[in-house]
Amino acid sequence: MSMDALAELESSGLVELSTFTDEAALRAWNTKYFGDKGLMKAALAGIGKVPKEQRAAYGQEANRVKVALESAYATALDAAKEKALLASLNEAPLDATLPGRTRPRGRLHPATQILRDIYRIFGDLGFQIYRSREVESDDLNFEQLNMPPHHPARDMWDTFFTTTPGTILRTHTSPGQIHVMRERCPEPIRVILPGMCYRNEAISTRSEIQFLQVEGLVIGEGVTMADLKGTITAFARRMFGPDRQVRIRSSYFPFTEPSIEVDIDWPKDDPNRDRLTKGTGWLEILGAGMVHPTVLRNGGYDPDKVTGFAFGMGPQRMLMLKHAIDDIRLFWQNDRRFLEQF
Ligand code: FA5
Repeated sequence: MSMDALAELESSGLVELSTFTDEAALRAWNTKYFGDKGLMKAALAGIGKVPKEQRAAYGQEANRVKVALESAYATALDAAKEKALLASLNEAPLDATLPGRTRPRGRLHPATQILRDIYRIFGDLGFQIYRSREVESDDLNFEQLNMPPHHPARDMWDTFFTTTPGTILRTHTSPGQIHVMRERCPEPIRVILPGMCYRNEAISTRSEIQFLQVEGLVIGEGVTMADLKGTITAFARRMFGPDRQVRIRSSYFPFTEPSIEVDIDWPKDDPNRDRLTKGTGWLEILGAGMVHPTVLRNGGYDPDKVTGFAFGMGPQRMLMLKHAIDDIRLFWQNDRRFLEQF
């Protein structure tokens, strides 16, 4: 290979390139010059045969030719692509009258939506929102709520323990009652406490191991069971509408006395009604009662001067009732086919 041969390679390469306008021909040219067995490769490899004193000059010139051909190729390829694009646009011209493409819209998770409904309803009833912790002490989750160690009622809540002794994942939002009382005492209280709870129990169509609760707590002079019933009924009317029935049953919780549970009737026309309500037609949404004197005392209040009521409701159960959802597991599965219905 000589300097002349290099000059010849450059000029013939550029001339050939200028005759091609389509992408396929250009790519074939690229293989001819820059492929493994291409002319440029051969010219660069030929440096070994150049006399020693000319090698440096030859090498420099060969590199210059290589760069010149590469850049001419890149320019020609861009031009060919643009030409092809313009041709395709002319073939199918832009129709400015076509409707735009709709973009999928984000939305709130149904659990967030119902929490906001709950906040609005209780906000109208004069309640404040109070946040409490999910990792809780055994003391507040059980003991301060009138359940000493080995109290049989602890079996009502299957607990997730942590590796730190005495520290658990709260099984209900009720320990928040103690936090609020100790912070607000001796002021009257009217709050709700929303948040996640955890129970080590069998997962079923109605029960999850991680689920939401909203606790309610009212403390003041002369607060009665009638106030509790009135509050719950007013809430249920606004949440479910005037046509749905509310059932109040007596129940037992160690931290309330007396205690009740509240059910809502499952939509009557839903074919899954019997299966989801175990044939009763009712689904339980909350437990409640008059705050036990021991709990009032643990919170710093004097049960001879004030009384209070508390409740703990399950927002996911309420969503099931509102929309006849037949499986509570759907909420945390993040299946868009389910979520997009809300
Ligand atoms: C309690 O957790 C009491 N702390 C409620 C309470 C508060 C009573 C204040 C008195 C005073 P219970 O375990 O029944 O009670 O749960 C209350 C509600 O949470 C249930 O009615 C249900 O709506 C919901 N819930 C309970 N367990 C689950 C679960 N595994 N999955 C989904 N929701 C649940």
